[in-house]
Amino acid sequence: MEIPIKNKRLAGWIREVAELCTPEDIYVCNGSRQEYERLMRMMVDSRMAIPLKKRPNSFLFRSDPSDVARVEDRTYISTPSREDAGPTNNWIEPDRLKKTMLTLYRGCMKGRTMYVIPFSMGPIGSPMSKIGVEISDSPYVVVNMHIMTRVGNRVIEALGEDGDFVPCLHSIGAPLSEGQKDSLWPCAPMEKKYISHFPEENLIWSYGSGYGGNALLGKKCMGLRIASAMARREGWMAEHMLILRLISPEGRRYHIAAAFPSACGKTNLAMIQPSIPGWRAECIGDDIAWMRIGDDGRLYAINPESGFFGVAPGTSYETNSVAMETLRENVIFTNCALTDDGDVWWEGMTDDVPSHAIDWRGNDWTPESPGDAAHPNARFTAPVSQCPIISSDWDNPDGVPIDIFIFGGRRSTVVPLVYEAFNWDHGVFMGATASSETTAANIGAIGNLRYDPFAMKPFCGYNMADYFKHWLDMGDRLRDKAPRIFYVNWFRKDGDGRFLWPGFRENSRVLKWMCERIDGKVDAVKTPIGLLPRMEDLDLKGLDIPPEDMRELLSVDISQWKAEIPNIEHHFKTFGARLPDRLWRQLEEFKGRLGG
Ligand code: SAT
Ligand code: MN
Repeated sequence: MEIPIKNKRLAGWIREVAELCTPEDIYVCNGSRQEYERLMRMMVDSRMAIPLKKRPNSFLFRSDPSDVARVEDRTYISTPSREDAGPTNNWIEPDRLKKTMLTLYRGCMKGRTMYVIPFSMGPIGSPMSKIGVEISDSPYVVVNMHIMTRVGNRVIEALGEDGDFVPCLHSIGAPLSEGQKDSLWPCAPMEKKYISHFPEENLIWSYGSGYGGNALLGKKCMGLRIASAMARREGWMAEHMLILRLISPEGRRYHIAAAFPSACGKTNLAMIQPSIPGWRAECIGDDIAWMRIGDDGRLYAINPESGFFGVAPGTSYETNSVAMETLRENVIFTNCALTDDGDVWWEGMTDDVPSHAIDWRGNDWTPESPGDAAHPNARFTAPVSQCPIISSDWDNPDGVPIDIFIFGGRRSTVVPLVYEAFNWDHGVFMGATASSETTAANIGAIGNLRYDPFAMKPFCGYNMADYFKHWLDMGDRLRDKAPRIFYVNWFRKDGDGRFLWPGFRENSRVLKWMCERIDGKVDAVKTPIGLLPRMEDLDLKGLDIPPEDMRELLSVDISQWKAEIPNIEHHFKTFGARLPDRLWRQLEEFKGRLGG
């Protein structure tokens, strides 16, 4: 067939994949609204998509009950040497992995259309942007990529005849034989799913899943795993971070980038409406930051995505009114519940619970039903441009200068509300030892404590010890222009399991303290773990929080922290000789501060 593509490598790759996967036909996406509408209509006709009466141009999808989240156990970083993938990644030797996957790919698109999706991560033409091309047999992937990335002809034009791109091959792994009836969410069984990355070739192969980060390959696969490996080679950073701009009553702007694991509130913080009078915030991104050092020596960040793929459960007008406003129209919902009047619903969305709904599996549901109405990892896909507080600089090709880095996670005990690093190396130590209780964003047990360094454990495309080294190197280059580093924990609980800190909008009080720290307006209390706020420096006006709760939130229990030391040692030892000495030194100093 004739492919209207001038880029020789791309045209060749499309032909190769078509020969391998033997689709019924090939369609090159142009990114237009008509294309989106035509595919949606097709999926409504096949009953895969349910139009929502209550939300204009919005649709609900239900995945197969086995295909509801990222599959970290089936995710591979395939480098020639196992050492280069490191202890935090699954590894299979590239030739062997390719052989296995080629067997799976052979004929895997039979009876389906092969979509070619040219996309840009970052504004087209920005020096910080990168082009990818996803080939997928899932129309659901196409419509989601339309929202999450910049798709279409302009990307093909930008590629020209010999422009570079990251090939991202995706198949749901469910060929259709002659006359076979399709299922509503076709996918392959778990043991045939593979989410594979070949960082030395800038290549992604995904097979068997249609869900989220497994299938929308611009996001975690290219935007983080491949990009992090590229960033290290090229001297920039690809991080699992939201980006926001905070504006003081005097109009001073602060840019904050924060790394938390999946489903720990990045979208909520990215869309914060400060509760402190006079302070405002603008959203720039909610999941990924690409950063490089600008001509003035500061670190500049862009959000490479153009949509939000957020966790629905828990999102409400109370917790995140901006997200609720963002979701009024033109949204794709996945695994939410369907109400009788034709809207979506999820746990935590409203105080009154619908008396009847159709749950995420498509079954009748009432409040008495044993399971949740929406899956805990149910998601919304919405255009960034619909966010009412989106910054006018969200797609500035030069990015925004970062002042503050925040790390954190979900810890019901030990870790205080906020503390600041003594210096860059100590901040890198804080990031490297970040830990969090696991969530529903990955298939597997929930609530287990694990180290999730820089919230990148599932997303670092190379040996994480080398990644720590890269952070140290970036600090050496940034010197006094480096962002200041803080650690937060919004999730501390008391003995009865009640959250001590109200969170959400009130987190602005903590952000304000950080801004005052970088402006040198407030002192801090030196503790063995870092610099904590003096109680009187946290703006708690109008907040009804018992002083004993505040004391607990700002307490550092030496014996509890001492108990963390063997775990940190064990964590560091998994990296062997590749762990930078500067981090061992940080650990020694930390031990010394804790009193041996
Ligand atoms: O499914 S995604 O990987 O896109 C979302 C997440 O886990 O953060
Ligand atoms: Mn994420």
